[in-house]
Amino acid sequence: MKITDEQVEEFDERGYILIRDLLSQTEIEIIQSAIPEILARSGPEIVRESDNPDTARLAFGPHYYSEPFARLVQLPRIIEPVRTLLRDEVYIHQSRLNPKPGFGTGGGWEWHQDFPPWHTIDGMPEPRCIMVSVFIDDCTPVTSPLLAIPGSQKHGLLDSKLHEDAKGRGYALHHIGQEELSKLADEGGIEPIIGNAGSVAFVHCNVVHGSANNVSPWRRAIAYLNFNATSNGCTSDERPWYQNNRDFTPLKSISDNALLDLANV
Ligand SMILES: O=C(O)CCC(=O)C(=O)O
Repeated sequence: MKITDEQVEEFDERGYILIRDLLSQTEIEIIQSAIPEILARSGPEIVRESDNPDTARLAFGPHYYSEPFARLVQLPRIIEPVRTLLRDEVYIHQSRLNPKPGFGTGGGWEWHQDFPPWHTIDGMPEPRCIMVSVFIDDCTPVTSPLLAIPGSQKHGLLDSKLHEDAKGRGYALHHIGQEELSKLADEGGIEPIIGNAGSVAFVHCNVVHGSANNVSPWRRAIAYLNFNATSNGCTSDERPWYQNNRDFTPLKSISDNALLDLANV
């Protein structure tokens, strides 16, 4: 799928673009049906909520072990816009499924950029990585959507603090301080990224973002497919396969029907 010059400009300026209904209802149902099996895994790739160990906060690496996710990351509709935006061939640095269940059990995410742990721990040289955020459920104002500060990626790597709790659970999240956040939000505003299930946001890895906990009764799952430019491969192998993929082979697209084909097997 070819994105327009206006979409490229919007991404460069604001740090993200949203493409509505990029995946069909049937494709989304195929992905949704894979979630219970993913969350039932017992390995370290499943990170649990610290105050509620029965609830998975995120599942790393679903594209390695779940066929619908393996196909999702290779759909031309997903890969081609990323190649255009990064002006390079791409590979998956890391994938994550955030299930964000309702009734307050799906916890919030403090304001952060995604690039700092990839840079400081994984040795990713430049912020040439995109979080492709696939809306697996409807993301509405009431289901704790992703909140983003438009244009914040232009500030580069911000001063941030490693969150001790996140460190203990294997997910190195760097939080932005209050003063910095106020400055950025006064300058760029804060926008919720909202859309139906099947919509996809392409987000620069230095965009400052966060979310509240999900107090609605509805699940709000998003899959984050983090694509890196192949010329920007990581230099460290400290973190495991599910956090820092060491295979920089350019991803090849498969048929755009590949996900849909799973409905017929
Ligand atoms: O899914 C969310 O609510 C936020 C997740 C997030 O910020 C992240 O995984 O970096």
